[in-house]
Amino acid sequence: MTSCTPVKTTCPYCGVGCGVEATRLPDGAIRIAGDSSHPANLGRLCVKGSALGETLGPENRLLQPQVRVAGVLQPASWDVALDKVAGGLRAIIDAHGPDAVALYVSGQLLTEDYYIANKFMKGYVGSANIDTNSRLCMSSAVAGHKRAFGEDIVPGCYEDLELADMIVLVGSNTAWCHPILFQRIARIRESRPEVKLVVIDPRRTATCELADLHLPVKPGTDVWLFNGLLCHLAKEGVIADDFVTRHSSGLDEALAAAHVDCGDPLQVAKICKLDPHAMLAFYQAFAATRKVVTAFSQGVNQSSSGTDKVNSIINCHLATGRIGQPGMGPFSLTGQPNAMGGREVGGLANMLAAHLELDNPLHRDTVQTFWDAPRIASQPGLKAVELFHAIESGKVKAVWIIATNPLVSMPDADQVRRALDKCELVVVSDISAQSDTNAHADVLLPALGWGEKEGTVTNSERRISRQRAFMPAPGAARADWQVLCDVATRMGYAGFDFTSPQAIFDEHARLSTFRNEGALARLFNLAGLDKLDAAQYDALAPQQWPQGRARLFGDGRFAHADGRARFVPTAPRAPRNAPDEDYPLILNTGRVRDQWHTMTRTGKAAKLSGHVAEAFIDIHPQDALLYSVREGELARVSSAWGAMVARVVHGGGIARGQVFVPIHWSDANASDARVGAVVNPVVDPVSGEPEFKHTPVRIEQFRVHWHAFVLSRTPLNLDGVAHWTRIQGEQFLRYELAGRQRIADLGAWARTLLGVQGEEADWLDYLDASAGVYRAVHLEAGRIAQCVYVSPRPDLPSRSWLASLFAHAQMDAADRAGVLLGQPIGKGVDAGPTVCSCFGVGRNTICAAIVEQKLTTTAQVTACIKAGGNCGSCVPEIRQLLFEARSAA
Ligand SMILES: Nc1nc2c(c(=O)[nH]1)N[C@H]1C(S)=C(S)[C@@H](COP(=O)(O)OP(=O)(O)OC[C@H]3O[C@@H](n4cnc5c(=O)[nH]c(N)nc54)[C@H](O)[C@@H]3O)O[C@H]1N2
Ligand SMILES: Nc1nc2c(c(=O)[nH]1)N[C@H]1C(S)=C(S)[C@@H](COP(=O)(O)OP(=O)(O)OC[C@H]3O[C@@H](n4cnc5c(=O)[nH]c(N)nc54)[C@H](O)[C@@H]3O)O[C@H]1N2
Ligand code: SF4
Ligand SMILES: [Mo]
Repeated sequence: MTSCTPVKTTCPYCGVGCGVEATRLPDGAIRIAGDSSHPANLGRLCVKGSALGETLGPENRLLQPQVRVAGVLQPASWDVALDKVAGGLRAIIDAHGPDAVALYVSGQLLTEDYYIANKFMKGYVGSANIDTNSRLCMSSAVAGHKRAFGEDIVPGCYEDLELADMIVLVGSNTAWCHPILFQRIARIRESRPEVKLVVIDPRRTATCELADLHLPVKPGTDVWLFNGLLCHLAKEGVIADDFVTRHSSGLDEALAAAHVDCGDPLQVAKICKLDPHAMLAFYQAFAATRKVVTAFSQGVNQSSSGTDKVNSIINCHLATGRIGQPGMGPFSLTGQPNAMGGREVGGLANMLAAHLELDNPLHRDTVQTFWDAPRIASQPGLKAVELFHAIESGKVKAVWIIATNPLVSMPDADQVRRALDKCELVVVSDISAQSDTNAHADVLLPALGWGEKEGTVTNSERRISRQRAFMPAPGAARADWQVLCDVATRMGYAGFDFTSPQAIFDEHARLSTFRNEGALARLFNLAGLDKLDAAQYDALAPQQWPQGRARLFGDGRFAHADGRARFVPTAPRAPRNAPDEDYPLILNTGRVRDQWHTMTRTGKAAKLSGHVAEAFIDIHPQDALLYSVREGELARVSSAWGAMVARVVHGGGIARGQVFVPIHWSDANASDARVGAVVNPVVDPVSGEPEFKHTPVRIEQFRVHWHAFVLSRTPLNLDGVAHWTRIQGEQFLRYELAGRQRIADLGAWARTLLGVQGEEADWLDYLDASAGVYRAVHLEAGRIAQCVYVSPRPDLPSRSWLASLFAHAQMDAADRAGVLLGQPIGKGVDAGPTVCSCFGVGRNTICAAIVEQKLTTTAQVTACIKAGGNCGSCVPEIRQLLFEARSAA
């Protein structure tokens, strides 16, 4: 851990799994750069990766175990906390059996942590009640892979995206969610413009900016679309007969099932609400192009027919024999950094370990023998949604939540709150001090975070990479594997005396090779990595499993016992809950470019808050008219399960009848913006994955008397404010506020809110009482300390201009006049909302440069004003601004 020597590690965010070089500088700051030797990113990082250095500070870190005493969480020693966990679990198991306790873990754990959690539950507690947030993420892909291939295998690799002649992105906003892969696609199209890109997504997303064809499919209808494609392929005679005959079974059944509803393309186009010409163009291009990669993500998985969506895609690849060869194949893009590692250790409630099956006695015996475990779980455990219901009903009495924030991320999230409130023992291991879930813990355990912990992760292309520590452990925080081993040992279980992640990885690797032959053969095999000593593990370079095999199934040998792939008949079905009179709109939820999930880390970086500062409801302008909600104002979205409030926007990409809300805001940073509370808890019958992309909702005005915002160097007390969002700024906090009560004395109210007492304070203000407009600025030693703007309408001054004043040591006369006027005086144009987070370039600056300098390409914009020149995450948006400028001209 010497300073100034770069440490090679892996990005803790998305499943692309980019290599990072982190350097501790003499002043303690961390310099983050892409690792040019890592095959996933070859030195590039997206905006979230490049801002990692800003998220590593001590703010909001959990540093000490806490135990609830007399209803209040109080600091405790590790000994006390661990005894409380071990003793609590032991007592509940003794009284009610092993299935009365559960673990709920995360695809953000390292493989080593995950391995221990799974071994602890399935081999020692003796229950399979361990599920993970991967249930919310990849479980439909897992189930689809197992049905088709016989094992949960991603057949291809990233290079296939560069070798393909056609790339189909289904339910994936790759530009924002897998930005480095998207950049690899963008680059290849610069050298090979003939490569076709098709995007299948109900929304017009940033990903569509590069697409030759965007199919805005009706939400939930992908199975019709791909069944229709299968029928088209059969009709056009492009079935790979030889491959199908020798290496698969079930095509006839799958085709027959597809023909029932999807034999007529015009009918399919009608159901999918697609332009039939556009849809047929896709079918024809797919039929005519051998090298096709179909990459898919949450628009596919998070559906009540998610597993069938996966198989309907795989069916088309199997039928054409396009799998496991360079430039072709179905490709599940994984979400979390270690979604894949979790599957390797069997972290889901219906899996064992090392790709062995829970319902197979031979497999159970294999794992139990290898572990020398006293027990082995013999039945699948509860899947996430069932698990929180079993907690609420009292069937499960203790839950240990590690590295996930279910109060925000689960569907029907208020149910999770009710469940945790009823639960006898709630243990939460996290790195952040304040999260919605933490608030319901009986025991809070501080974990080591990225940069402090050691272990491995596996990315979407089966590539294992090391995460390495480059910072000391903060406070009393400990690695998750360590805490799990400590609890297991305190419960009297042998087999947890590990002293390092290397020792755990070694056991995990050996299990993958154990009896891996004959009837027990599986492709997941870490042979070659099963005898690493500490030095070799430390030096482990990124590599795919099985070693040296970039692609699998190219030889036509699949993992089912007979070696054949299966076509799965996929009869299409509509999402369980359809819109009706009460709830006429379909709520779609997902991600924005610069935030990660519940924002416990990305929310700390000012650089990442400029792009989208607040939760929003994206709606079509005509629907907004219909439901009397207005752009810029607040609205309430509600379903039969719950409600949330956010600002109405017209992003331009939403079709009528739908709304889109981002998933990132929680009670920790906003009054009422947790969209999970609204989402229906419907799940896919095979995978148990929730239908996050389809909830019937209604929208109505959220009436307020005033809108306001505050920029303040110190935090505010928000008691009594009906609506608020807190945003991390550069040297200040920004608050967007709104209230439902009239304020009689705006001046007095503002002083109280900002905590400014006494006449001596340097407080300048302006009041237009009849209009209800108030502006005030609080200076300290000539420097801006706080400012507040109030108006009955959301027509408040530019935050980006005011934010820039916080960087100044002194306010000059023009600044002082400007702040009361609410606009800059003689300081040039306001930059507008951030587009390029790396260089802090705003929308207005880019638009002005495009017009004034007559720019026509993104490269020219970068050359002129730098925007887009670092990580490239904003290039799709710059392209959109160029397009808008062209249209306006
Ligand atoms: N910036 C950022 N990146 C991330 C994350 C993050 O939090 N922030 N999280 C990571 C994780 S864990 C994950 S799982 C991935 C998710 O990555 P993505 O799956 O790309 O992201 P989402 O925004 O959840 O949803 C993808 C798209 O599915 C579309 N969709 C909705 N319904 C349908 C449908 O019925 N059919 C089709 N075809 N499409 C539909 C939505 O409109 C949306 O644009 O992102 C990873 N990367
Ligand atoms: N409405 C809706 N909901 C969704 C989705 C959606 O598209 N729509 N997507 C779903 C998907 S795909 C996913 S993956 C989930 C993600 O949802 P979550 O997993 O709940 O979200 P995160 O914010 O990533 O939570 C990770 C938690 O772990 C903590 N943490 C970080 N590092 C460590 C560590 O090393 N150890 C420990 N112990 N804790 C750590 C963080 O502070 C944070 O509290 O959300 C799901 N929920
Ligand atoms: S694409 Fe961005 S978030 Fe994903 S691993 Fe790479 S740097 Fe991290
Ligand atoms: Mo995910």
